[in-house]
Amino acid sequence: MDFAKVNDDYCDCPDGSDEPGTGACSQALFYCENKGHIPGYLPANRVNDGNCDYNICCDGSDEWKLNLCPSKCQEVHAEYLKAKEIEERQLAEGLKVKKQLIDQAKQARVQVEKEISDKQTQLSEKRQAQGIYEAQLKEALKEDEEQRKNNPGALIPEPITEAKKLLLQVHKEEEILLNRISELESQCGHLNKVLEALKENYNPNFNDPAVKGAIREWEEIQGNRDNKVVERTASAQQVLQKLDEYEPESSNEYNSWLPEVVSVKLEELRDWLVSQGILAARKRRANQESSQVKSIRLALEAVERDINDLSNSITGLQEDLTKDYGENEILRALKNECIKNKIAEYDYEFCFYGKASQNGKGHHSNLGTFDRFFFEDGKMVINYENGARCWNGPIRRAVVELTCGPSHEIITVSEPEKCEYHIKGLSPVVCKDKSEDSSTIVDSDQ
Ligand code: MAN
Repeated sequence: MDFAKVNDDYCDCPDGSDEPGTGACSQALFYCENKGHIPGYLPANRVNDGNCDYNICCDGSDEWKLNLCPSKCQEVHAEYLKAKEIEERQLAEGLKVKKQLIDQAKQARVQVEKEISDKQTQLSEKRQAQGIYEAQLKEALKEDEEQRKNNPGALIPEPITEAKKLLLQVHKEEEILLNRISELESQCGHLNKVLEALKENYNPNFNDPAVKGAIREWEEIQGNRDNKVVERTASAQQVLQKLDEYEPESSNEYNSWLPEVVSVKLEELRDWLVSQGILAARKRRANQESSQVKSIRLALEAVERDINDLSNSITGLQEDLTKDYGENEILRALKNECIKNKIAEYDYEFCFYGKASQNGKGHHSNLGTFDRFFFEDGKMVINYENGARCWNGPIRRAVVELTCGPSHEIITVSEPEKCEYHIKGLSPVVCKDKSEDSSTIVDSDQ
């Protein structure tokens, strides 16, 4: 294109590059030299519009036609240098803290690895103990079984044995008496027949007072006879059978309401007293365990619980080692950290990998639980989801946006949508050594 057509106030090129110094091409960028400061580019449609765009063209060259805007580049540059110095200081401080955080994160990882290896050692010890207890339990159960076999029905307490002896005697006497009764009954039946025959056949014409007296007496006896049959519902034999079912351990059931550890100790004491000959041994019920079996079982159960706890804890720690903690795992150093600040009438807090909350006006509101984080445009964004439901509104959520700063801090909080909270703050995590700093200014509204 002919050079005469450059800046002739007529837009020739489709990208507007022939009119960098006029407002002829709306898509073109006007170049400001900004002598004493940094050159800038302003959208060409803002050239010669009667407004001084000092934020981009500090030299006022965008209003060249009317020459409206005297250059402010000296002041702008001084401020720029001051701001840049502060920013650089903050960046340097931030980078120092970031380095410390990375070191802490490394240590935290080593700590987790050590914890896993310690727990694995404990786990293998516990597994060994489990094997030993299992073998001991098997042995003790066998001993129990042996004892049961060698001791069938023995060791009944003395009063019971005495009672059984007496009852056996009662049973024998009962047999004798019952035989006697039936003998007497048959004699009585015979006598009855004799007297009945006498009554029928005697000659009343013979005045024999002995016969008459005998018949009268007999009639009297007959009249008074109680014909009630006494039914027998129990016998000494039955009582003996019941006693045979007696098992001495039933007296031991007071143990059931005692804590198991205490009852095991009592059983041990009892066994000792038996072994010393102070207390009589007692027969063990088929389903009852010896104190030895009980204590081994308790120890085995405890070791199994420990194994379970250790395994779960190792799995949790191993999962933690594969979790995303960002570059250099820096967020591992912050996993239990919470950042808090009072903004207007509320205290706001967010915890890395935890919850975000709002406190104030007598309320505590959960703004959500950590969901994910990502880096975007030099910022770290953390999303908190599923907070408390708003009255007549949605479920609360929060978006935390952190830019580089020397420490963690909440700077502003806004609620652009009802119950959606935007928390802006600083974090050294975001600081980057920027050798690739841009040397021109472009309007951020673009
Ligand atoms: C509370 C606070 C506010 C929120 C309202 C919604 O007052 O959590 O941030 O907007 O509840 O009812």
